[in-house]
Amino acid sequence: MRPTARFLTVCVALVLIASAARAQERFDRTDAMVPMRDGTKLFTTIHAPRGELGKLPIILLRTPYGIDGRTERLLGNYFKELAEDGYVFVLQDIRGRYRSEGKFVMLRPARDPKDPKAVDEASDTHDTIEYLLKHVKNNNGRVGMLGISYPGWLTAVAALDPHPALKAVSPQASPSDMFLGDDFHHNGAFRLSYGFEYVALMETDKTNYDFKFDKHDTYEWYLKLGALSNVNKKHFKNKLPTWNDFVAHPNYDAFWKKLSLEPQIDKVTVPTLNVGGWYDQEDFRGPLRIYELLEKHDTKNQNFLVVGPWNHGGWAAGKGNKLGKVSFDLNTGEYFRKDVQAPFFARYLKDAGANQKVPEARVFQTGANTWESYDRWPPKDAAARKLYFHAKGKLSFDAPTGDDASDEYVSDPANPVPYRPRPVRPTYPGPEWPEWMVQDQRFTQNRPDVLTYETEPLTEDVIVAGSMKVKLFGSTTGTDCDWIVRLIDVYPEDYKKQPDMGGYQLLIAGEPARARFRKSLEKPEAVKPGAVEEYTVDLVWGHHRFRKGHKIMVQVSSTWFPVIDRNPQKFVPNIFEATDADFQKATQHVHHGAKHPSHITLDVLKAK
Ligand code: PG9
Repeated sequence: MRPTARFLTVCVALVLIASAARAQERFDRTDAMVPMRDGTKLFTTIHAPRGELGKLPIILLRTPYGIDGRTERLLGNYFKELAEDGYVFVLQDIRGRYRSEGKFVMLRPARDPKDPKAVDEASDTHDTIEYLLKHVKNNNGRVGMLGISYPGWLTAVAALDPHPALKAVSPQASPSDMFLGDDFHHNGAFRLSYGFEYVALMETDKTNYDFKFDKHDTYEWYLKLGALSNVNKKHFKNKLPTWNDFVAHPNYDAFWKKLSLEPQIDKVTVPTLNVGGWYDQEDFRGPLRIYELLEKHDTKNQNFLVVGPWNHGGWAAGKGNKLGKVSFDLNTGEYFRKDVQAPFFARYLKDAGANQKVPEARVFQTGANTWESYDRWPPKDAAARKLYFHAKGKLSFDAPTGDDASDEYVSDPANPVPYRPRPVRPTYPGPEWPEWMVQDQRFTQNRPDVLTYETEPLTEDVIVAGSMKVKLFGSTTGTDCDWIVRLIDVYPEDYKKQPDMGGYQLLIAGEPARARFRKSLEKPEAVKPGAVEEYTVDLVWGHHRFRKGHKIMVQVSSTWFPVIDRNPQKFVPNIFEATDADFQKATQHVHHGAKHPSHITLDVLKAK
């Protein structure tokens, strides 16, 4: 970083810290060990605004990451606009973390409803609210809950079985299903670097622990680690429960289904503001899926969606006017906190806000840099359009007519495609991890194991609004493999708005499909070498305007390392138990003739 930039960053940090510290001074803090139904006590801090403000609602945030070090940042940034409206804020360390008693269980499964002594995160929230209603002076009997990521998941879980006083929730970047999407797997493919580093972070100790890598470049470290069976042998020694769960449950079995929120969502119990970010590197699918599932039961119109141009939690602090090199022209973070989050809670927790109308879906259109408001998401007038792969790396709306044709590459697990430019420094504390999704994708250009298909420069804008799905006809010489598909916006060389971004390749979405799961996530099956199979790579949802003059690019590879673990490319019963000897090279074919027309289907809106 240049000295002036470093100086500016330090100044901004000092200003933020100073204003956050001032924020804390405006509250009276009370600490409590709040008893749960099984006698376990949870460390809780209560922050009541000073002065005679009458009866106030309570905003509750529960976290596994330690409330002590976060209070200033929360009150001074994330809660700043809420604080201006007047709330009592309550923060709590969850069971088994930091200053709370009990045992931490990763994403603790739902309790047995027949056992009155059983506990889970919903019961802990219930017992906390019960305590707060009795012990917080001048509360108005209404509680709101919010949080990002794990705290977002805790919020979503609390809403499944809410205390009657819980009147509004905002689960933000909450995972919904850890096998299908979000932190630990995507479509069953294991998120190696995140899974490994997060488990070490949470389960080595009661407080956060950053795994100590002996290499600067974790790409090299994970490669040297070799097969996943080496993790317990060399590092975790079978001591970290969640890693052992990964090993014991390589398929979508009852364990993962029990952890999933998705089958549990069968009603809108409380007004819910779901929040997600288009560039969320951790929990992108979860918030969209929770919105979609709640929407099926939203008879009273109490389920809402906001998706901004944010990375994981990018709306919690700061202006939100850019991410990496990508500018959004608007202060999207400030807008969210002031014009979305604060009015939502005021609407449901304060009498003064009762008449406010909350829009159904506010979705940021990347590429255009505009907030769009929809009465339904995805918007009903979006229509599916197919972009087909062709020979010589072409991508076009015309379907192929010729005989079967294909492109090939050799996928070598000993030399996997990096998912971001090396050196790949550890996930925490960054700084690359939170921004890798907007990093220029040109770093994989011309690798012989990456296929590229791109359109001519567009003659008109193409606005994606909703689903983005790839149908890939592929064959392999192995008996298992991965197909990684990336959708990219290629900027014109002569990009007047920001000349240093000429030719930039902006990732819009990227997802893996693991061949063994092509027919069933529950019962993996080997692939017949050479057989052409149909694979679906679901890129979830997007709202992006590919501008006139830009090109749409699709890239295909079979490794994305170390964010996704390497497929041995030989079918083994359990990849977590594969050995180094199981890994082999494979020749991959992507087909694109009339019989096997690989393509991407995009929900497209007419340009206004
Ligand atoms: N993405 C993190 C996480 C959430 C839930 C489970 C596991 C990991 C987080 O930022 O909290």
